[in-house]
Amino acid sequence: MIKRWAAKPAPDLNILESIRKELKVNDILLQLIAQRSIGTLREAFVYFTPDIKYLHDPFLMLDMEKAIDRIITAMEKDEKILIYGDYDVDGTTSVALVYSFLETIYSKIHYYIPDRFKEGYGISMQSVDWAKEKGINLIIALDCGIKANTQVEYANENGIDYIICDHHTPGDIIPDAFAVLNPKRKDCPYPYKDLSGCGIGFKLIQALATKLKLEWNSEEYLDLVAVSIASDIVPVTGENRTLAFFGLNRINTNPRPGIYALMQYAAIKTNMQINDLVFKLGPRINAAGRVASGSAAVAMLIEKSRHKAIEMAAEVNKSNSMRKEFDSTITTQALKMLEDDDNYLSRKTTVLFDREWHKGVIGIVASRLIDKYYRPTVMLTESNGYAVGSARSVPGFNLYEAIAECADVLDQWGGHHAAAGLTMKLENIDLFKERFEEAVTRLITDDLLIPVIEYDLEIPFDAITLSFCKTLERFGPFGPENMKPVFMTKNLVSVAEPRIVGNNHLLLSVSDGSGIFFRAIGFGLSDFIDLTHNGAKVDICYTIEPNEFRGEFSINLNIKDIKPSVE
Ligand SMILES: [Mn+2]
Repeated sequence: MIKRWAAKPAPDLNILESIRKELKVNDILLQLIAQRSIGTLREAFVYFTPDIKYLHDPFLMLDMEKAIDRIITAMEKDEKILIYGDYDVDGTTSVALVYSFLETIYSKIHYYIPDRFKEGYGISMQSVDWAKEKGINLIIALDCGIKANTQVEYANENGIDYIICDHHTPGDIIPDAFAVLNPKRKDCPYPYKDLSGCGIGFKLIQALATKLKLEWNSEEYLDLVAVSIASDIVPVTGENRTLAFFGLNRINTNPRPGIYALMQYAAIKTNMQINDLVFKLGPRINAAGRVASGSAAVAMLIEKSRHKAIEMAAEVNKSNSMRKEFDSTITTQALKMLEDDDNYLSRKTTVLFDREWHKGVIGIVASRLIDKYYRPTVMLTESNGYAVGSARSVPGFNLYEAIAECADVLDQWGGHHAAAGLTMKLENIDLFKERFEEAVTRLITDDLLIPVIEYDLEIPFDAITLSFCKTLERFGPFGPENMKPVFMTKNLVSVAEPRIVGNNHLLLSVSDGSGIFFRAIGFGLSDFIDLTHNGAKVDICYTIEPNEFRGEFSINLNIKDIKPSVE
């Protein structure tokens, strides 16, 4: 697939100049720092030396005082407390976090994860009934609830109080709950807005520990927070970056048994990064909620014995293997279906339907199709006599707007720029397919249909030194809005015979002609092998991957894309 390369916007000159005076680093590092909007020595200090003590005061969050008082009253009155959350990674880690903290100080606690198929996302009416039957008076809802006005009202009528801890964008009317913690509330003064649902759960227990003057080790809970930050794809900036930093430390040194067990199944030993959480741990936790039940994931995450956790992880891992199998079968079927359409190359959208597809994985498959056919994609399956589906966009295109234009053939839909869910009558599928194609064709620009590689800076090879690499590592943990720097270098030649390794990876030794060369690997880029033959010059976009093996330090380049040089 041809990709467009774009340099990231140059940093603000004022910022650059102000930090140039304060920091004694070379121009390349200075640029990278300024590109991350770090404009003062103090900000640079906080960024490069994360510390728990820089976390914000949890009581800055609107309603926190109320929430904590309500929990303490419940404990004094011996009330049962229910901890409730969604079946995805953020929901289950939130519930596990609050449960495993409360468990250390109070015993009358229960948890509840709604069934994906019978109850769906968010607070279900069934769960309120369940709480009523159990004689529960207080529910702490995590990662959901900000739009559960009806359910909260129903609970109020039944004498059940809600403390809502959510990070989703609120609607016009905040539910009439006892307390609603959400930094995205317009009236919430909390300084950091991008916490995950589990992050808000962490602020809640941090506040409770403060109020009760408990001796506690907050880092024990950050393994869960780090997993949620990675899997919920929230920015790895500000407070999230600090939480992720210490959470990764915890995971890499002393993770809770449930996470330790998952790491065994994922065959990871050490040095987990955000990406490993996204691609190896997250999907295993998620699979439980997608294929079986989210409660299994919570049970594993709160388990105290490694031995038992490993047994539980076996079940969760089985769900993941099933999920993978569905995923790869459906992907193969979908690609075949797509390519069977005579017009598939000229279309600007992909819309596919099969009544047998598993509802839990069609969103993932939509993303996979986009990797191959880069355009807005909708995958549909049948559920309760309707076609239901997941839509995924390409970066920069407002999918929500395109779906809104098809609203009259849909029964239900919701989502945002990048992803949406939708429901329609089975007989409307063909009509939707044409209408969606029409809408996207009208709204999208051609450049949005070409994937983009953004690079931070063009640099010469002689800038890549050992100390440069060591400093780069300190920019981590990397994730959305704090990505690992991507560099670009032009006019390189291959100094050894290029090779294909593994399935389809390209292995090169590239030199800038001055004698400096690096080993460079391009995952999935074997198709480009001919570009480097016979001394032909190439430009590459890459990240730098330092490697330490038995005390020997080496530097590899990870090629993102490669193009023939234009003289
Ligand atoms: Mn969430």
